[in-house]
Amino acid sequence: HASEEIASQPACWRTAIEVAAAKPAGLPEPGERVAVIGCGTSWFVAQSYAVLRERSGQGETDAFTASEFPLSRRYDRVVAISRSGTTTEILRALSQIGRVSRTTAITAVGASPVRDLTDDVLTLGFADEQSVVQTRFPTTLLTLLRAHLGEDVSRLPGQAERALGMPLPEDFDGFRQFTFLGAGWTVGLANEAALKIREAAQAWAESYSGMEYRHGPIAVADIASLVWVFGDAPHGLLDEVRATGAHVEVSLLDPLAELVRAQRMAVSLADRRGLDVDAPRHLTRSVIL
Ligand code: F1P
Repeated sequence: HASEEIASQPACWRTAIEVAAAKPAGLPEPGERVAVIGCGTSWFVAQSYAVLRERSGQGETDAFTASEFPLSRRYDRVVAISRSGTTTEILRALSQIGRVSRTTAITAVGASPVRDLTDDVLTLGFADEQSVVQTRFPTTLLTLLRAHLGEDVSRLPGQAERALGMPLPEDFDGFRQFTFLGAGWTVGLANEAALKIREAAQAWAESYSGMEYRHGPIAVADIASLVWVFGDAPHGLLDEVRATGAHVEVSLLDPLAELVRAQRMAVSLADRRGLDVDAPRHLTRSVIL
């Protein structure tokens, strides 16, 4: 399923742009103080969206993984992202948060427990997935959220198409370690790319803010490392990384489309390692405790 879901992203992103144009209810209004929560992939979407919304001037926006939400806080709105709508930490957090803050669930599944715990629900059924490893749900949601923040995203589906056809980093299956770097909203994308490598290919992958990478992690880089930078790299960073002998990959596309390329690399790496991406070790479609 994963390969088909990855390939369907241009079409899903087009639908997301139409959905955003119809002004769906429940998404944060300008001026609201907002928190966004999720687990795993959905937390990384929350991270990216929080930075994008805050930078767009629409209001203070925090992102938390659901298990670490500070329950003493009160927000104008808490947005819970969960593809399945069943993740335990999300349901636990919402049962508390719903007493003090207005809540919105964004999910891919129409009838799920998250619906009963939130004031508003946005269901992106067209982006649901059969795979355990999430690919099109997070990217489709980010396309929708970027459009909702007023960004012109009309070129994004075409960028996703290009990402599906572009070559992957040369000899990518020879690397021992994969590192993804971002800045601002692309830190969430870097985190998501690294998670894809871990989930699909059981390989050693890390992710950092590009500036933070200089404060220690760069010590691990060597010729067996692939360092993939999402978005613009901080001044001087690429030269520093190249000096370690690592292979450096930079974004030629919109960073969200670049994530599609990283998803493809994760699946190809799994294939070459003889792993079934649709049956990832120790993982389930939704984590229920
Ligand atoms: C999120 C999640 C991810 C995990 C895997 C399956 O669930 O559990 O954390 O990495 O991809 O999905 P959800 O709350 O978005 O359904």
